[in-house]
Amino acid sequence: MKFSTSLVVVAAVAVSSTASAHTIFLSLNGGAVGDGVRVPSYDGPIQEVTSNDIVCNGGPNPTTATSKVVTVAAGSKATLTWRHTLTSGSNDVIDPSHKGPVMAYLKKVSNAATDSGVGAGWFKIAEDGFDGTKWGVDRLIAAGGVQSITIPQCIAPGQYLLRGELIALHGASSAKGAQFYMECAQINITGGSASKTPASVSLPGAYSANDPGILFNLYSGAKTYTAPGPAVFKC
Ligand SMILES: *[C@@H]1O[C@H](CO)[C@@H](O)[C@H](O)[C@H]1NC(C)=O
Ligand SMILES: [Cu+2]
Repeated sequence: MKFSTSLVVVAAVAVSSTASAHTIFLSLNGGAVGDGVRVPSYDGPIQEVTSNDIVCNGGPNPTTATSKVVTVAAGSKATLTWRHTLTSGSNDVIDPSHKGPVMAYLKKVSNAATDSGVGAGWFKIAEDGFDGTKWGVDRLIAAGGVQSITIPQCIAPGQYLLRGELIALHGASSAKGAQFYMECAQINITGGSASKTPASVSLPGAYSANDPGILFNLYSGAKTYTAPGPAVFKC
């Protein structure tokens, strides 16, 4: 009896929260909302991994351009702030049912303010997945929506797109049920040693709908999880 009751509760939470509790990466390093971050008009997910919208959002969630390019020192910590809506506070990051990994990617571009990001050149610099108990999303909520990452010291200086990504897995056991949330920040990395060139992947391209980290049953009791995309680049 107890077992079936808790199953019903889990299912009810997963269904009731899908429409009302999405999320947006909306500011970088404590800056104003949308200052150097292409924020969307709506907080909904992208669910088609082969779409260009998987790169820097768009499509059903049109994004607002920003001319700002934020200066970030290579080797420094950067903070990406996530909130449910453009006006939510730190107590409203995302619905806790939306468990999954929180990641970040970079792509070197010649003009961060105008580059679409579509195509080759992306490398992953941060990944907070599942430790067997808590998900990256659980830790993001506990941190008030602040994702802390390190900008690699060994990459070339210059302009980059910084893509923050969160995948919500509550509906991911059915095809195209995983919810991808992502925005791109426009940054100028200073002081990088350029001693390493990261291997890179294309977006779209790096993800497939059937990847084990995308078609995934959150409620199966699995103790491990493999996030989609390449391994995290390390200096
Ligand atoms: C990026 O930083 C370099 C080095 O400080 C500077 O010369 C360049 O003008 C900056 N570019 C932008 C777009 O901020
Ligand atoms: Cu949602």
